[in-house]
Amino acid sequence: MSDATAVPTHCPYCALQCGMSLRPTGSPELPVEVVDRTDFPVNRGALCGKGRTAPAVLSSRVRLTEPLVRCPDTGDLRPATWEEALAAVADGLRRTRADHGADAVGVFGGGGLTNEKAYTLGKFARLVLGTSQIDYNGRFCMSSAAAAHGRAFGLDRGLPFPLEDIPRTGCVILVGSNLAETMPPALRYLTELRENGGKLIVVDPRRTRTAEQADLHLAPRPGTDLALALGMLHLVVAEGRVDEEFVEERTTGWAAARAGAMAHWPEQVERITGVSVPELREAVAMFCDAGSGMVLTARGPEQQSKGTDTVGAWINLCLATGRAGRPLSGYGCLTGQGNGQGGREHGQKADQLPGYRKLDDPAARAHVAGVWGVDPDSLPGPGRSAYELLDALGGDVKALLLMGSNPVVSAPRAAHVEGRLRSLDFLAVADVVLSETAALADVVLPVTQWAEETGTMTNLEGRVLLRRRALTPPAGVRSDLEALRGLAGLLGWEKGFSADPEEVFDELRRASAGGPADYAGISYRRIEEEQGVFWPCPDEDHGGTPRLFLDRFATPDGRARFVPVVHRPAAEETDAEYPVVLTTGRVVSQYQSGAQTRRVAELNAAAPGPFVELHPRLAERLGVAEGERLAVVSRRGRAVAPARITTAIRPDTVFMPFHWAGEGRANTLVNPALDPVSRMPEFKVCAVRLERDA
Ligand SMILES: Nc1nc2c(c(=O)[nH]1)N[C@H]1C(S)=C(S)[C@@H](COP(=O)(O)OP(=O)(O)OC[C@H]3O[C@@H](n4cnc5c(=O)[nH]c(N)nc54)[C@H](O)[C@@H]3O)O[C@H]1N2
Ligand SMILES: Nc1nc2c(c(=O)[nH]1)N[C@H]1C(S)=C(S)[C@@H](COP(=O)(O)OP(=O)(O)OC[C@H]3O[C@@H](n4cnc5c(=O)[nH]c(N)nc54)[C@H](O)[C@@H]3O)O[C@H]1N2
Ligand code: SF4
Ligand SMILES: [Mo]
Repeated sequence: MSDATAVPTHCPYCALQCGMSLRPTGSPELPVEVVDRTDFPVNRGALCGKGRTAPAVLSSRVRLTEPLVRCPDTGDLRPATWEEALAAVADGLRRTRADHGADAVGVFGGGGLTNEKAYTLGKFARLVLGTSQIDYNGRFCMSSAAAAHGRAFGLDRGLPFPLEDIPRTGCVILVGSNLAETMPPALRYLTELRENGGKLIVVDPRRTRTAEQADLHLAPRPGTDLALALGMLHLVVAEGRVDEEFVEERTTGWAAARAGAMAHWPEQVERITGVSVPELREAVAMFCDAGSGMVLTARGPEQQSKGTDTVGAWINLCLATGRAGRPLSGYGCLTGQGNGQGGREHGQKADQLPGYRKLDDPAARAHVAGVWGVDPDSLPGPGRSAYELLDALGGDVKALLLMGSNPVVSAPRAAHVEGRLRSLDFLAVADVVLSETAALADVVLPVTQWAEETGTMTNLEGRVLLRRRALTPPAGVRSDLEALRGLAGLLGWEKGFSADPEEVFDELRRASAGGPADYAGISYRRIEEEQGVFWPCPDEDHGGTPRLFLDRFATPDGRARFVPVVHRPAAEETDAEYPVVLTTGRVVSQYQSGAQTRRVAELNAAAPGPFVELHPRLAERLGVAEGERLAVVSRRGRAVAPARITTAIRPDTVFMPFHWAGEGRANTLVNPALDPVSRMPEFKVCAVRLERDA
């Protein structure tokens, strides 16, 4: 059904940012209904179950509709007015700062926040709080790919081409992405690729719904993608398949990268990864025999303590074969959260200023300070990464303002992180629901949701989109921008913090002007007229940039840089005590920490709780039957969930989704070992032992 009176907007969840339209119903239970929006090119009207049911979270039955303040006598959260709640937050932050200094106040943001919110949160931290201690959950998401992008290409945008290019390339290697469950409408691009005669190779330790679509499925042991990519590059060289002309004209650093690959013999790679030499050869032939090709990575290879080098190795493979910087070829990262791309561009990251500028670059500081009307020297320097910040809570960081994340469920070594949050002097959380993290707060600010506010999002293609307000929010709820403006006012900043999204966007445009992620030429009007605008877009006459790097890479000399990498093991290898590999990820019907989707009946019916996926051989050895309670124990702790037995997983590996709190919380187990460059935790590999939980 389509309807001209419905408001065109986008889904509240993942980075695909599917277009949808909303029509108000007048019912408090389900205040809007979703109406097809077929004109938006990315999804052409298709939605997954999460997007289709998203209006259920707007219901006053499941969401927050009034601020909550912790009562000193009872220790419980009790309803409060906005004035009372904002005063309590301002007081908590001011007191901490006065007693312990500006860096004792931390800020934690989210990749689901609009560009306007991410920008304002970063500005609020640096100006109003004067703290360096800000980071966000995107650090847990695509930071390794972002770092590798920067090293190789001089610029980080998830996909350097629009999704519509995928069906027209010759071969796609999809590494550690379960697209069929994590971005279902995007599966169409892979189906069309195969209909057009293109090949699909999927690299995943599990035979997922996505892997089932592949011409070739490689199932390496988790944490060994780096060796796999090096083994493939070794064969490319050995078989004389290097694109010498491309390497000569468009790249630097080949000799060292080549030496790294040549040190990884296919037989040795087979031993490390479990992928056989004939399979490796077949993959190389499939990729190189097609006239063009793409490598797309997602969290599988990225969420490792060597994620940056691993992505670097896949980029090296693209560069050596000339599958980059040319039409229908290239490396891309499938970003995750709704604004996973824009969220990392406008200043909520520890080391960053708007426009993807670097906080330690004097010219960048001068430009942004000019837009903000402050002295560049007043801006703090870079702070800590997300896990390091969470780990420091209760230590030198004593108060935290958290907006758009639920780390009690989603952070690695979650029981420890939960303890750190509990040890804070003061915690304020802005959220749409009472998440597990909000439940620990001293003050909870109830904020408006996607359908109730306007703002821009940047999808996985680098396409800047506009979400339009379709609905009046309940009384008692305010937007994140209003909350930040109110707090800024109470903390002495009467000016400089607007709650009008378009006004904030216009300031963001100026702050980003001339930076790597240049939004200067993008306006709300243009986004609506053009179905989104791809950055960089430096001025209003510029058409935006759907395809990057075709003429030159964004490095000073215009050449892509090979980065020499060698394989190294995961931070925690299996041993006699912890003999099984645990990897973690997602299921189609729950989103992230589940804070939103666990409140939707239809989604809960489809995915009611956690489970441990294991191979029949492993199940037999343990004597566990389907559905029996299984304890998974790591050096961090113990989690219990029913066994789900399937031949679709390697016998040496178990898989748990991370969407639930409580005894089945996967993150209780996860190793917070960090990648040295991106500071990404190792969500995808740790050592565990399994016990029947009688
Ligand atoms: N339904 C749903 N969709 C989502 C989300 C959600 O929570 N639920 N979240 C959104 C977000 S923020 C993100 S980041 C994306 C994530 O999207 P994906 O990256 O597709 O999701 P994951 O399930 O984390 O991981 C993908 C695959 O990596 C595999 N894997 C595990 N270990 C390894 C390894 O060592 N190497 C390789 N090659 N593969 C490995 C897993 O088996 C899994 O099938 O999804 C987005 N979409
Ligand atoms: N074991 C394991 N753990 C993982 C991963 C994994 O693969 N394995 N993946 C990691 C990845 S890729 C990610 S992205 C993280 C995500 O993990 P989280 O950061 O916990 O993500 P969400 O569950 O989306 O949390 C968003 C919170 O913000 C609220 N919210 C939504 N919109 C808004 C808004 O506009 N304003 C405000 N103030 N609040 C809002 C939601 O209700 C929710 O409580 O998890 C990471 N954790
Ligand atoms: S694929 Fe992502 S953006 Fe599209 S409807 Fe589903 S959750 Fe929403
Ligand atoms: Mo993510």
